[in-house]
Amino acid sequence: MRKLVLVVGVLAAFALPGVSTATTPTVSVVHISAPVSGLRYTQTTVRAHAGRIKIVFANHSALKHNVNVESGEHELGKSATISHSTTTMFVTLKAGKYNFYCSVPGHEAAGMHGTLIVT
Ligand SMILES: [Cu+2]
Repeated sequence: MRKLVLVVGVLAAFALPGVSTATTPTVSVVHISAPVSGLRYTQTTVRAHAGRIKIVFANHSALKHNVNVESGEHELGKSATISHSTTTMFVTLKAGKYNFYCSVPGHEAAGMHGTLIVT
């Protein structure tokens, strides 16, 4: 019992914000948007730092769009499918080159995709 209490105490210490002197992971924020018309994103290439990445997707179109992040054929994250609004998603990525695309049928093939470079 005494051992359990000790373990819980140690875990709590690690969970407290500001206790660790190690470098705090920074959250990169990536902005991706879709214009009022056209099956495309405004950005063709976006960049972020490795780790937890916040993707803010603003769709200015009346057409529904989303953002999916993949590495090869491996799906890593997907936003909500929205029109005329903004949504947020998180992905945790290592350094590398990823694809982002819209999974609404026909959109990716029409050119609605881009590259996410993580460094
Ligand atoms: Cu789309």
